[in-house]
Amino acid sequence: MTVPTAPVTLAPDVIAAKANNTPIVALESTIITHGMPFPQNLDVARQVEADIRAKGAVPATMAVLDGTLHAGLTGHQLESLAQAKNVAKLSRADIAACMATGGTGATTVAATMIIARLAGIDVFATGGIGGVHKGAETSFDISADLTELAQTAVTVVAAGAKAILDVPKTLEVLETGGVPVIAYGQDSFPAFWSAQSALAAPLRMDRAADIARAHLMRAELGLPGGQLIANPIPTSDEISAETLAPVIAQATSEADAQGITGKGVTPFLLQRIFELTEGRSLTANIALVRNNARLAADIAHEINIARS
Ligand code: PSU
Ligand code: MN
Repeated sequence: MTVPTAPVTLAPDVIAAKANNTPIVALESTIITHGMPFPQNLDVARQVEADIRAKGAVPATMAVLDGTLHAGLTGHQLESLAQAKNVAKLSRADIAACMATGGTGATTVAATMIIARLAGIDVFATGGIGGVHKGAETSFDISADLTELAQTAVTVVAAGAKAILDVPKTLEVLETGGVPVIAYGQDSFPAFWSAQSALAAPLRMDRAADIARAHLMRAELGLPGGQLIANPIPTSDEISAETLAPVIAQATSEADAQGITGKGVTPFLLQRIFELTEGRSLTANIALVRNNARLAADIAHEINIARS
């Protein structure tokens, strides 16, 4: 029986970055296909890649295209993925099946972490992670992103967790999984569209170099699992929790009424919140993803310095 080798196809600039010790930042693709509408999704994907390059790092957007696992997409691949219909949403459970059947799919935080580890990439930037959904005590809807953070050694930069989730329960599950949750530059755990929340973050760091050192220290200790860096949205771009609370409540009750479950829940909520805020949620989302990409590039750079 032949076992396929080298399951990840690295983009040429990712290969060059590895050879030259240039920092690399992994990016997910579910945010493109299921998190934002076309054509803004494509603009954002390009902008985020440009932000990372402007920091002297190389972006590696992950996806499965016609059965091939890619770390780093060409401009053309990004363009077709952003407007493709019926792209699968791939988490840990789905990557191998998609590859085996020659399918095309976008990677969630969990899947992107897995591919980043395979590709030898330490740092990954996204918007928000999946978490424990409201009502999880009956639905059991807890994102595989949380268990991935507990087992795959990648540092993930996100803007905290959305208020579509039960954020206290999300923090509890992360704590159980031994995941360091580190707020960047503040004490509170950021609330995605708002910089501050009423919840204290378990840990705080103010410098990318410290985050890099903690990442490397975990490897030295032989600890599996990643770090979650909670980077607050720039205050000029935030939306207040009071503005969003009724919108989230409406979107959540519509999801319940329509019987949305499983993988469909997060995309449904994001789309409804986009509609109900008349696009304001998207403007904030774009600003925070770009902010996360810049911090991730700084962390990747510091990891490279500390290693060399
Ligand atoms: N949260 C966001 N924006 C997103 C997602 C989550 O604020 O785009 C996407 C990410 O790809 C994340 C996935 O990994 O949704 C989580 O989906 P689920 O809740 O089905 O695990
Ligand atoms: Mn879920």
